[in-house]
Amino acid sequence: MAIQTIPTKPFAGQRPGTSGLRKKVSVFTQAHYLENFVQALLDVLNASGADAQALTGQTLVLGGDGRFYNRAAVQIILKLASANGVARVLLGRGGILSTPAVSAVIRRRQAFGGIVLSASHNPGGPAGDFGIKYNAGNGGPANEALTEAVYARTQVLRELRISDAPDIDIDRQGLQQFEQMQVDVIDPVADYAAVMRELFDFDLLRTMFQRGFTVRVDAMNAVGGPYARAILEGELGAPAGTVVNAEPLEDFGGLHPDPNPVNAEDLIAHMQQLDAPDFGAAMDGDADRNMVVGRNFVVTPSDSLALMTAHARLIPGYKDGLTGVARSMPTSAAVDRVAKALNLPCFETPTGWKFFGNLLDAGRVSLCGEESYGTGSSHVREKDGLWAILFWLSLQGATDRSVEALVREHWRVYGRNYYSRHDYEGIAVDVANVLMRDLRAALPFLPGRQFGVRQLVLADDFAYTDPVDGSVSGQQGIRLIFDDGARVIFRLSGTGTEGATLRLYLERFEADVALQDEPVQKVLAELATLADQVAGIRARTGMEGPTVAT
Ligand code: VG1
Ligand code: CO
Repeated sequence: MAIQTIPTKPFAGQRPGTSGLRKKVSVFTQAHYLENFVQALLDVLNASGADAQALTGQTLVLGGDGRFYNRAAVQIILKLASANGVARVLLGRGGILSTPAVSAVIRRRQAFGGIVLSASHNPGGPAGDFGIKYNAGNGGPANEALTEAVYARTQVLRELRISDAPDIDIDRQGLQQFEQMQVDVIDPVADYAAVMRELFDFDLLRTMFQRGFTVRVDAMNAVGGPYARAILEGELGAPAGTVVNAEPLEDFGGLHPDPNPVNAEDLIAHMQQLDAPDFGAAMDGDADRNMVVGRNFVVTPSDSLALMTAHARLIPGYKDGLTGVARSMPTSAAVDRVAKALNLPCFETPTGWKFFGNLLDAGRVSLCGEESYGTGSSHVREKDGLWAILFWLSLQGATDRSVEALVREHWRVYGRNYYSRHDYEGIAVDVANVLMRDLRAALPFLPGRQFGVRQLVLADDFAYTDPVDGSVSGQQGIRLIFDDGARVIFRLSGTGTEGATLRLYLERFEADVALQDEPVQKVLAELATLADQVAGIRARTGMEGPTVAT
């Protein structure tokens, strides 16, 4: 057994998107495709200085969401890691670690960083998607400087350094020697569960289940299953069967593991029945997203973040209050209203969790969230699906109120931000690019224009200057903001693997309680028409409407 130096050739297009490198399995399984990306990453990490910051001699965390190619990819990465000087790998048993669990393990074990194998909410299986992303020593997604450096490295890569040692047994917990590297196969749930115990009152939650509180958590055949089972059914005494679709399957059983009312329709149907559980929730492929559902009542992610902020002090982990909150730009301004009332700093960042990292590290925010069914806090550096579920369970336990009652009360106090995201999927890439380019060109002429009852007051392409390190990220989404606070936002997705996806985000504020119970799409129809008028979506794409509206 020896370290091999193998010649390789660069692949085009290995630039990470919103959350790592995501491609079809057929792309990832080409000879050297995964190897090249990982080698480039290891090269960049090793080049980060001849000082203690270099990867050599350090510990990496490794695990993924269990989708097709996860197990094979683990073996490849171990061989590369060992040949590139990594001293130790903490590997989730079976190659399994949810995204928030990787973050928790990195932080608790003070690892150098971690590699997550996941394409998150994208479908899996041989015909589906695979993905890989790197998380740094703070437990959070690599920043843009690092991902750009890795991409640059992939474009000039000529050599792989890889061990020819045989595969190891990734299902056997404990230490194994892999040439000069140690592989510690760990329980994927233990570190994560320890973090949850520090934040929530598990006794209160146990009492709720003892008293017959009923919950349905749909893990969508993805990686959240083992976590939810161990914590809810194992530790908190929820009855067996509380977690459904709990076994991670390589193709997610054909489900699209994206927890929104469209893809988690089975959960929605259960929550509409007369004998519906008290509380329902779903998670995505890598268990960092969550959807929260009450009896016959779906919670918008933007509202979820606002409610969590408003009630955080009821949760032991946040009893001393929050330092601040952050939301991604397209996320509704519902949380801004709470922050204002509580006198909390509120930050608006570009889409993608990596932009929350500096704010969290600097202690400037304690909660953050995105409209895309993601909420999280300073406990890790990723959004966290099961954490959000435990948070909402705790809120219900602490207030003795239902999900619907909590949300309606919130709207009464703060007003309702009607919100919807319309996705136009599978657009030809050039059509999407031209649409965005033309919109950008039109921006200077839009302010001051009247659209029905509203006047457009701001039209720009969102740019973000990180308040901590001063780095600037431009072209993060086109915003049209109106005099009544309504917003229309256009962005192209950075996680898809086929064509382009246009995301259209619509928001309108309603203070009047009597008008807070209207159908969302009806309330926002006017803004959708306006968006089409400005951007020519239908004419350019030939599509009658969005493929998904959530
Ligand atoms: C989407 C969401 C974004 C989220 C990202 C990763 O990105 O909009 O809010 O952070 O997915 O989430 P995009 O570029 O496709 O809009 V996950 O759970 O897929 O890692
Ligand atoms: Co995810």
